[in-house]
Amino acid sequence: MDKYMKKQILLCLLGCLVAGVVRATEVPQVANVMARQITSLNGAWNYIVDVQEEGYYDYRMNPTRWGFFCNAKPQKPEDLIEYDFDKAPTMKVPGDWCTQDQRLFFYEGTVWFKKSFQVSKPTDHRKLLYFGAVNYDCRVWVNGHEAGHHVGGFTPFNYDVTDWLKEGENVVIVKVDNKRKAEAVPTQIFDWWNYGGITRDVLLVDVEPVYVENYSLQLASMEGRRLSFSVRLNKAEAGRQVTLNIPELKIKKTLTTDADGIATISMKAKPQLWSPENPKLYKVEIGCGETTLNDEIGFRTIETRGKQLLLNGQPIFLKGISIHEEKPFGGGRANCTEDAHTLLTWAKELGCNFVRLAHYPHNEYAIREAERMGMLVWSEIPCYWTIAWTNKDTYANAERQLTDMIRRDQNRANIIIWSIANETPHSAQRDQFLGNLAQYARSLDSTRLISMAMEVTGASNYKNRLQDNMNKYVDVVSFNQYIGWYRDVNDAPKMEWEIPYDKPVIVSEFGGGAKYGLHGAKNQRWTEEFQENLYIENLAMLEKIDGLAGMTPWILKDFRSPRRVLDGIQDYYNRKGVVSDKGEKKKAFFVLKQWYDKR
Ligand code: GCB
Repeated sequence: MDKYMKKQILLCLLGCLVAGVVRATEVPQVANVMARQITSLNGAWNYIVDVQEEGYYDYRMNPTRWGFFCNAKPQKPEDLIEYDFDKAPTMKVPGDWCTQDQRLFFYEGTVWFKKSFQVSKPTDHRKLLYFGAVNYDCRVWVNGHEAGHHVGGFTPFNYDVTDWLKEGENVVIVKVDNKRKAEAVPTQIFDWWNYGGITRDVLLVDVEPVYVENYSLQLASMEGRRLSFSVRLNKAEAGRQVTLNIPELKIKKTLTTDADGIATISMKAKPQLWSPENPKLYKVEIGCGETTLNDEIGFRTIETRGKQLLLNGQPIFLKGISIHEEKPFGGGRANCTEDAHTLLTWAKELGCNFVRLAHYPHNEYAIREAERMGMLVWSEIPCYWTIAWTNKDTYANAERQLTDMIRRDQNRANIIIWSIANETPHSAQRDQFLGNLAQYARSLDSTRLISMAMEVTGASNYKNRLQDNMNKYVDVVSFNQYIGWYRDVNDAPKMEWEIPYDKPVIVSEFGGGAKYGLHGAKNQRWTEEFQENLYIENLAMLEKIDGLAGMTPWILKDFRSPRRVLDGIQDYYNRKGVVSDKGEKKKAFFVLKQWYDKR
């Protein structure tokens, strides 16, 4: 090896080391972020649309040191700097760019965001920069330092940025790229709008040097009614005291952490149980150091017995509906309690006790609002259609999204099902990928049920038989079917179903499109009458399925999709909603409501 090469390798190693140190600021997601000491960085952010990633790569496609993250300003009159965040327009964060700038409606690419904010430097506290979600690929800089790179559009992540903050004005710059990719999760094709941007809250979280990172509190078993509580600190520190206080249950405990910074306890208690009819939540306080975290937590059990689904030990039928995370009126990403409340109120009017939050983890406000309203939840990661099953990074990405979904919501009583996939093509590689994911989900949370939306795509002699190797990994067998829409129009009455597994069955999708206000014969596509008849026939057909434990028809509300191009009818909306994009109820809404009201 000559001298030059040695020097290059040394430089490279040093570079990696420095990069490693510089980027090692990502810390595990802090749970229950809204209960912490937070400063919101939501609001108007300047943005620059960067079609060719000029702000990141030089003209040889190498990452440049002079990128937009420098937030440079001309120092002398002759200086050439071809961008200026402060002259750029602003958009609202959280929010998607597709509905905030007409030019960006179909845009899939890179947009840079910049926000200035004031900080008074804490003495010994730490500051975490928290993102509720950014779709899809993002890089974050704080005062010119790269905090990290995150992939995945629907889960939270945070960086410890303490050492880079300064008294007074600070600048955060975020590069967001929502280009679809074959190896991504979701992959290149999916039937919903690829809303780009910083779609959920951005918060600066003030924490003590040692803080409660996450905790889990739940009803361990019905017999003898025991609650189990476990708490994890951000540091593996033994001997720290953590208090748990549930005033209404007269529980007051002090725990001491072990060498891993973890403490657990199991205790007798007789809480009222959370259920759709009585969504009882208890005020819970978790204390560590000078900080107290307040939460509201409900207690219930969920299990299966043969083909039965038991909530709190009693059989339950899941009267559900699927929902995308879109604003109730028009398109656009939803991210607030009010949006969730409107959507869930429609679901309640339908007679639902259950919602399938498709096809990715929805925002925390929505989950919590559903919990307050007594709505059980199926929560899902976007392993949708043709995932790159043999790609290790793709698996790591899916597993990370699953972990972050579970970690964020593990104390929500209303979530009963973690779903790991939707309509995936059968293969040995897929079975291995999803099998690993299912086992991993179970290792993280053994108190909830695991499912995935499988499919039956054809029948011989009107006999539909569900066959999927994944049956052994799931607790609940769920499948999507579109008889009357994509296949076998008018044949629903003749169809028979065979689900050869001794597990509860959920029909996770069925439905058909209708344009609100379009009327005609029941065999005329796109009319409300066609959809109404499809619901009547499907409900009669599905009712006969042995072990049917619930359903989540597709879908509550018409939603934006780039795949739905039929002019005058679809206009880039998937029209399978039982409610239109303007909130109008279609005829099928009342068919389903009547059916649910009778069950
Ligand atoms: C499906 C997918 C869902 C689509 C729906 C449809 O099977 O799971 O994401 O939107 O069909 O409308 O075709």
